[in-house]
Amino acid sequence: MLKNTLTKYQIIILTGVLLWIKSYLVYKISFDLKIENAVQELILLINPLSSVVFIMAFALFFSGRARNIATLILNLVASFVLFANMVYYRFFNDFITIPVLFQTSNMGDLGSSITSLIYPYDLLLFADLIFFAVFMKMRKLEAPKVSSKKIGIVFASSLIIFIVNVGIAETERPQLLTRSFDREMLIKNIGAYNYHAYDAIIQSKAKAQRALADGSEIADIENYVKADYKKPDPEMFGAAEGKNVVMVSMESIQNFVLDNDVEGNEITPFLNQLKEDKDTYYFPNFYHQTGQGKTSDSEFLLANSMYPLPSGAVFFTHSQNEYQASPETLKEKGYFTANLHANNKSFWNRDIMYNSLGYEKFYSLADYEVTPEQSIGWGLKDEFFFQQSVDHMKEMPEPYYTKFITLTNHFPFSLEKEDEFIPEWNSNDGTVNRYFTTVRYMDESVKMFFDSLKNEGMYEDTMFVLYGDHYGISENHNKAMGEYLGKEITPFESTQLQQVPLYIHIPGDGNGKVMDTVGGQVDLRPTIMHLLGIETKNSIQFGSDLFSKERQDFAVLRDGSFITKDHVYTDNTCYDKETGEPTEKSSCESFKEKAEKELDYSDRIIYGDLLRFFDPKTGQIKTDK
Ligand code: GP9
Ligand code: MN
Repeated sequence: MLKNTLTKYQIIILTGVLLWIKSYLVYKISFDLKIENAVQELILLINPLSSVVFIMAFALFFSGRARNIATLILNLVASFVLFANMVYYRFFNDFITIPVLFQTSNMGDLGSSITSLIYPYDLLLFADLIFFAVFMKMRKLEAPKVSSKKIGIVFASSLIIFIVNVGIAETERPQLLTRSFDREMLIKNIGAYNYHAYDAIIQSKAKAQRALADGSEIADIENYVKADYKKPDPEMFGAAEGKNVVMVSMESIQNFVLDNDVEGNEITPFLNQLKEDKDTYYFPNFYHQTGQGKTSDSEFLLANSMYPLPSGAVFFTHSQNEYQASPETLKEKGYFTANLHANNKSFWNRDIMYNSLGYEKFYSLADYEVTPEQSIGWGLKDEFFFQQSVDHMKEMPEPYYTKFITLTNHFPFSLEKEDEFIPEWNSNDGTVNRYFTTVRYMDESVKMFFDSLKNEGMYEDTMFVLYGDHYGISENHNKAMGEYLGKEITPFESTQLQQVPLYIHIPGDGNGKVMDTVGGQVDLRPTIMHLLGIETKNSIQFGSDLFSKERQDFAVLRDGSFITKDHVYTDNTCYDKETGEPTEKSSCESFKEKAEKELDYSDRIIYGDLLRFFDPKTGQIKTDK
C-alpha cells in the first residue's frame, strides 16, 4: 500500500520533500535568523511542512499529464517566493511584505542594483525543476484521478500540521499570531509561506475596511475633536521653541518604583532627583494607554494623539494609512526627525511604519555596534545604546526631534551581576524580584545619558521628555505586588498601577513643578507641539495639552477603563479615588460616554483610513474626494 502510494505520487512527494529541504536551507544560508535553543531549531525545521503539503495538494486536483505540469508550476511558484525573499533580504535585511511590493520607492532602490544582488548559485533553487521536467519527459508516469475525499484528507493533514506547528511556536512566543511582533519572528515560527499568507490576510482585511469607508464619516469626529480642543496656556506656549527635542521611551517602567525602595535600596535615584529639579515638570497622574502593540502602541499614541487598536498592533495592521503625525509636521517646520533603537528594524514593523509617520531617519540595530559583552536579554544594554546614540546625535542637523527607545528593562528583566546596582528582591516571584534591579539599571543609564549630553554641550538647548511606555509587571504578578505594596491589588489598584512616569525637563526654564492633571500618552502630541510653539487646533487629535488651563482631568485606557479627577472606572465599577472603594455608577456615567466615544472614533479613523479625507493645513474635510 505504502509502496503503491509512493509510486503513484512519487513526483508530488519528491517535489514536496525537496521544497521542504530548500526552504530550510534558505532559512539557514540566506537569512540571519537568531536561533536560541533546540526547540526554536525544531520549529524552524518543521515550519515549512504544513504549507508544502498545502501547496502540493493542489496538484491532486489534476490527473495524467496535467498533474505533472501542475506539480512543476506549484514548485516554480513556491521556489520563486523563496528566491524573491532571498534577493530582497540581501538588500533590505528584511522579508517581503505586501505593502512594500507596492511602494515604488523601495522597489526603485532595488531596481538599479537587482542584477548585482542575484548570484549564479541562486539558480540552484530551481535545479530540481529542470530535473523533474526531464524525468517526466523520459518516463511515462501514472497519475490516476484522486477522489475528493482523499484530497480533503491531504488538506486536513496540512491544517493539523499547521496547528501543531503553531502550538509549539506559541510555547516559545505566546500571542504570536494576534500580535505579529516581527517579521523575522513570524518566519522563524510559522515559516515563509505561512507568513506571506498571514500578511496577505492582514493587508486585505485592512483594505476591505478602507474600501467601505467614505469621507462623510470624518465629519462627526471632526466636530467632536474641535469642540474638545483646549487652548494652550500662553505662559507655556513656545516655552521650548527652537530647542532640540529628546524623548526617552523608558521600557516597562511604572510609577510605583519612583520614590520607593526595595530592602532599603532606592530604585530610581536619578528619576527621583530629576523630579525635584527646578527645570522639570513632573506628572504623577499620567497613564499609559497601550494595548497588544505595547511599545509600538505608545509610539503610535505619541505621534498621532490617537488610540492604538483594541487588538493587534496598529503598527502592523495599518501601516499603510494616511497619518498626520507630529514627525511629519515637525519635518515641515525644519526639524530633523529620528528614532533610535538598537533592535531589528522590522520589529513592530517599525521600518515601514516610521515612514508613514514621517520620520526621516531610523537608527536601528545595524547602526549600532553590538558585541556579546555589551548585550543582555533583548540586545545592546541601555548604557551602550545611549553612549553610541550620542555619537549619532552629533551628526544630526539641528533642531532635531528624536526618540530613544530603551530595552534593558524588558521582560524577563535579566542583568549581569556586574550591572546590578541593587540586589534583586526576595519574594517567590522571580520576575518582580528582578524588575527592581533592571529598573535601577535603566535609571542609571538615563543618568549617564544626561551626563554625557552635558559634557558634550548638547544639554542646554534641548527639551527632554521622559515617559514610561507601558506596564512591566502584569496582573499575573498581583500576589507579589500585593506583598511589596502592602495592600491587596484590587481592580482599582490594578488600574492605578497603569500610571507611568512623565517628565518634561526644559533646561533653564526654572519654573518646573508637579503637575497634578490626570492625563495619558494621547496628550503628549498636543503638549509637545504647543511647547514648541506650534498650534494644533486644526488637527484631528484625542488628547489635549497637559498644561492647558481648560483641561479636564481624564485618561481612558485601551480596555475602556478610565480615570478622572475623583474616580476610577474599571470592570463595570466606579471607584472613589480617595477611598479606593466602589461608589455609585452615576458618578462615572458622564465620562463613560466620553471614554467610549473617543475609543470608537479613534478606531473608526484607523479602520477606515479616514485621515485621507482631512486636510490638516486648513483643518477642513477635503472637498475633492
Ligand atoms: C522591541 C521593544 C520592546 O523593539 O520595543 O517591545 P515591547 O515588547 O515592549 O513592545
Ligand atoms: Mn516596551
